[in-house]
Amino acid sequence: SSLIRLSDYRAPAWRVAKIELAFDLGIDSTEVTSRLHLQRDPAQQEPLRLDGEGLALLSIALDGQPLSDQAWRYADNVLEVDGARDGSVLETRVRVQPAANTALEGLYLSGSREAGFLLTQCEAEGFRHITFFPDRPDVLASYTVTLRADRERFPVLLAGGNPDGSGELEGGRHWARFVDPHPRPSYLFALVAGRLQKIERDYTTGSGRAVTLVIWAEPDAIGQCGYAMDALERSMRWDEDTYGREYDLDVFHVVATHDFNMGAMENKGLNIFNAKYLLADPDSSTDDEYRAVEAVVAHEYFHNWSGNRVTCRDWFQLSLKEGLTVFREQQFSADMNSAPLKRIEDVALLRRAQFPEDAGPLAHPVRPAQYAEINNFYTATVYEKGSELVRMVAGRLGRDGFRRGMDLYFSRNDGHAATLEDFLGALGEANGIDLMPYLAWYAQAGTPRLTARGHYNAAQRAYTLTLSQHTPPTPNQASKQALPIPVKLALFDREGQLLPLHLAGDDADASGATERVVVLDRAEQSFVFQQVPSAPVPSLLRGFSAPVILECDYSPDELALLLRHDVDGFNRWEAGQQLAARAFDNLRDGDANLALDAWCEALAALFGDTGIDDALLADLLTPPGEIELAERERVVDPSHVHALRLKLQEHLALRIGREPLQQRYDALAARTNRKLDATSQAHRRLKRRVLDLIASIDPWGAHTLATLQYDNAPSMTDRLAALSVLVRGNAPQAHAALAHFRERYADNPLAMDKWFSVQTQLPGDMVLERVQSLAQDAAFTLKNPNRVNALYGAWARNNPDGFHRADGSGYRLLGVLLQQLDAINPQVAARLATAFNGWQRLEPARHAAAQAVIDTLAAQPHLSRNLGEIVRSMRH
Ligand code: BAL
Ligand code: ZN
Repeated sequence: SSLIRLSDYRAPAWRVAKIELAFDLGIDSTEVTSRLHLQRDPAQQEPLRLDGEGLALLSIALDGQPLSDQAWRYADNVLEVDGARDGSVLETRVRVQPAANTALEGLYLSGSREAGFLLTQCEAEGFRHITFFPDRPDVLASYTVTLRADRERFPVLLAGGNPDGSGELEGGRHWARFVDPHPRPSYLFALVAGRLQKIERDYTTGSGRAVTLVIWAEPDAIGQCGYAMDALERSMRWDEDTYGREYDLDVFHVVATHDFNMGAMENKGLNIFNAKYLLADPDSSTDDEYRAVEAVVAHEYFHNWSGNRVTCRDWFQLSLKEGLTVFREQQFSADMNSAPLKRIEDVALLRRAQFPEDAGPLAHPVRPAQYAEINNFYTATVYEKGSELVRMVAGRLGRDGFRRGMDLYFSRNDGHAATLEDFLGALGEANGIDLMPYLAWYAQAGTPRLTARGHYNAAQRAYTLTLSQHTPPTPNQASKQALPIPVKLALFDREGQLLPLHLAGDDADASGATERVVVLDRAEQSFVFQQVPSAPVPSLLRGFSAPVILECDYSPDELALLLRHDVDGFNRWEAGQQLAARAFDNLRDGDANLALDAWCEALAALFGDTGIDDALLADLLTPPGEIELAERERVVDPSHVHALRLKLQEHLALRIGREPLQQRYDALAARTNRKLDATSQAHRRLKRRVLDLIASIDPWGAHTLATLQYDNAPSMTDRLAALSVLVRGNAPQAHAALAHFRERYADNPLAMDKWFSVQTQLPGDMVLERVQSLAQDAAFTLKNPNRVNALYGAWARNNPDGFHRADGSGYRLLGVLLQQLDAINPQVAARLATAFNGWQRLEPARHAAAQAVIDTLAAQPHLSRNLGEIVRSMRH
């Protein structure tokens, strides 16, 4: 197989100063004319080579002269052209087939032939499916794009950049032109053409630039775009206030589509969104989905600077834009909502999605060293761990220092394709600090284990904290080095009071504060705190100051003390998670369970405390998920993990008591509304949690409540929570509720996705048959990524107990599906195949069954590069 390696990077031999593109758009056949104004690197002698995949070449001319067949060769997705010089203009005309494009990469049709619209997806390497081009992110060109199409079928014509004229053509056709003054890489190209409706808003930047914001959607969805428009305006204002970054074109277009491989795409001036992350209304969207819309709108907008104005030199640097933009998005969401809740949500995601990736066969560094298919590297590691790395550096520099560094990074690299070295270099230089040691984090895969041991010397009133680190080996990376790990910490006395910190050898200024950061930058190091009156309880890694697994031999009482008293909202939650995980271990091993007692006791006390935020309480009452708990096991039996986690909840519910749970449920139910303010959302979140706890000890009672809740729900959040309780409990009432839901939302694809995915949460072995019958449902299709993920993704990822059947039939079903899907959409197939991650640690029967399916897949002759790479890596 041909691997692309970071170490092989060479600057392009040929660049394109300017590209003039013209499209004659049609659903079955589109003709693309391109004029490339070429620049040659005088230091290199390479012939002109352009990327192009699946293009039917209709004509080719160099500097105005048609080329003879001997002057060019098109093979293996590369067009080689003889005779080009610096300053030459190469003109090609090609034909592509949008309606036949089921991979949703390049130019394709969304929706039906009659009513659908044409659109593009170019990141990472879609542009080569549209025209010949050096399709790599370090070739930045100025784009002029002309679209021509039938006016009746394609009344709306959009491309990135500023509008530069439009008009009529003969035969009922029309044209529109767009010019982008900012040079940009090909992966940011986009066009959209079809029958779309819009909402508009005027926006004025801080410096006075007038911008028209336009959101486009199909007629039945345009009414659900208002929330996204508000979120866009908030994002633009926030980036001006927080980073001094303004928008730089006259228009900003956003388009919603139901057919999209990714969440959304930051094309310059023409963002394209998976409808799932743009449309929202109370009747069909949950609170979580509203927050996701806000976050993704912000994320794509923030890319205009972190990604578009400053882009990546090569795809190995993907986290340069993605980790940074996720970090900016997380900061924004924390500012718009609740900072501690956002942190809890982000860390929970990191643990559910990234830690398992880092511990399994697909482990790779945030800056990978090699890949076969770049689309396989849009991962939790590049995004979420990448964001954690930026967060560590930002924490090191402080708020003002980070802003100073970002200003230098943006100004120095504006209009350029940059590297992670450029990023850390600018941040460090602006602050007089060497940040290059953090590069090691980008190069090393695996989650470091941080061990903390404390020792109190009463005679000297000294507390010694010894920190050590170890990173287990990962595929292709056997030995690991020590990384700089910032550990934010505080000390509590046994009454739960914060103690002033006097670190030996510290300067006087920092002395006496109750929180500080120490950096472990070698294998082991001790830190001595003086004037400590009694043996303290340390609160470590506050706010999750580094993406590591902390191992600390707390007693259950100490964790319970932090759970009750820690003022760091994140660490308070974290103490509860640690206690629950301990309780889980004890249940599994049949040991005495002081942890379980302490956890239930502390939470029961908090449950009765009306001072605590309802949303935080809901999170505190949630034990770690099954995937996270399974990560603690050397040998995994997913059904056993599932059963033990249910036991944990049952213990907790019993300790709180059926009656108090009911009273809280009733009080929350009495305030039910469909408003989106934080308090209303918090009520719904806690109500859902309380209903789940009731279900764990009184299923019949919970099903009665859930049925009522379903029937009277004013919002999707309440409706779906109720439906989920009925389905997961296999309640007799589930049938009628599902039938009602289906009828009510038959015309709403995003709601129908929920109808599919909620049913994948049926318990245990019974879900497999349901998945099979849902796959036969008239509303199911393998051509729509959201639908595939709603059924197969939700089942294989979010229902470990149901996917990992002991007889292996779940694996076999997925294996067959992956082959079918690979022929339609390789990106979606490859992503779904990562559900096999972690198979090596399964108990022997499941291990053998999973291995058989993976081996069968690997033996298939015609797997895509996408799926092939994932399947091969699985066998590492
Ligand atoms: N650039 C791909 C989609 C995103 O991360 O914004
Ligand atoms: Zn992104």
